[in-house]
Amino acid sequence: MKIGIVCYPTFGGSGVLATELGMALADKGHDVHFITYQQPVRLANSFRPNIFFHEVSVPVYPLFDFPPYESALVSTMVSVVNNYDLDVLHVHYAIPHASSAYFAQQILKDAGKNIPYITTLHGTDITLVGRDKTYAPIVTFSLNQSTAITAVSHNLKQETLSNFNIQKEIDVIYNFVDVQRFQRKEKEHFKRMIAPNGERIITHVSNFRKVKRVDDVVKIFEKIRKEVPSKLIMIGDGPERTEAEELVKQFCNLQTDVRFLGKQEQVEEIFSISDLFLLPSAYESFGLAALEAMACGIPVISSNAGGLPEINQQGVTGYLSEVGDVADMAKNSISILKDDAVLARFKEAAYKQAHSFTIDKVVPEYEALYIRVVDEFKNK
Ligand code: GMT
Repeated sequence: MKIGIVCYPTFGGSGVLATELGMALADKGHDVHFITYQQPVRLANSFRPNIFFHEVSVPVYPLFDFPPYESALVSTMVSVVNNYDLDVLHVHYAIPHASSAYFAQQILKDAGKNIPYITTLHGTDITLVGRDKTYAPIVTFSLNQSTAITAVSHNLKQETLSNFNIQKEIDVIYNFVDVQRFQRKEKEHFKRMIAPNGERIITHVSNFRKVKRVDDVVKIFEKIRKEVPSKLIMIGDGPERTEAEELVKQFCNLQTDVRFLGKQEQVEEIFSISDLFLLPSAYESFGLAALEAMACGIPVISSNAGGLPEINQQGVTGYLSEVGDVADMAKNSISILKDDAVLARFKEAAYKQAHSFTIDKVVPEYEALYIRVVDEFKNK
């Protein structure tokens, strides 16, 4: 099949998942065309002859205080569908990709080409940004016009149905992890650099936005460290990073034990030396970073928000606490970290759970959906 994937190319979860999906589909023989404003980060160093990247460039003009990205995206979608005779468009993150797909579909229809589009909802496109009344009408319309809608968890499906007037079925297709890439590798030298005295290593990965509650990560770590010698690695960047760094500074002596590494591509190398993953978010539709950590055998301490209970199993792969309950998250972390046997049990369970979300289990669900929508559309 010839599939067009529209996504954000950045480190955000929706772009990561869309890129991983494109690579997995290409490995299964499909032609995959990424349409976005820059090469997706996860696509770097992974050449495949059947993956194509089409850059959306937005012309600047003195009149434009806000250059119209959406118009440039629509036109690029139209030309890629025409030039490569695509079978289906799959857009990730509703805003503005779903309405752009609808617009492209209408332009193509006018020229005699019918193409279905699938919208995959990822999280804040529904729970935060999409609900804003400046966007809600266009999100509702473009979802209802989608040939199919998918959500990455049951929780996100429910959030969508509760907050928007959706007249269509929403299929839940869980996120997945590439277990060939995300597996524990021998990195002893690296571990000794971070934790020279055998301290436990705790990791957090996010885009440091408010919803991630990165200050809670620091507060949890401060409590853990009083009981269990440990180090904290913070991966990613975003608006809340400076505040988190300031908080680390405020806590006496914490700076020597916390490293802010910024955006990193080879996260699996850091996961290979980690003992615990912290994700205290106010909301996560799914928590892809936690799943990738689990695939490397790392237990997860998370909030119980959104879709997190659908991947993190209470008392088995980690623990879930109420949002903001730093004391409970610290207590649970300590209970896992202070005992080698308990830690080993949680690591094993996390690894096992992640293996129920692998490429070979999830990607066929997308392929079946593509076949279904293309068939449905032919008969329209
Ligand atoms: O909001 C983000 O952190 C980024 C966002 C995105 O769409 O780029 O991530 C969302 O999608 C990921 C992939 O499906 C999910 O794993 C994240 O849980 C979700 N984030 C939120 O719901 C806050």
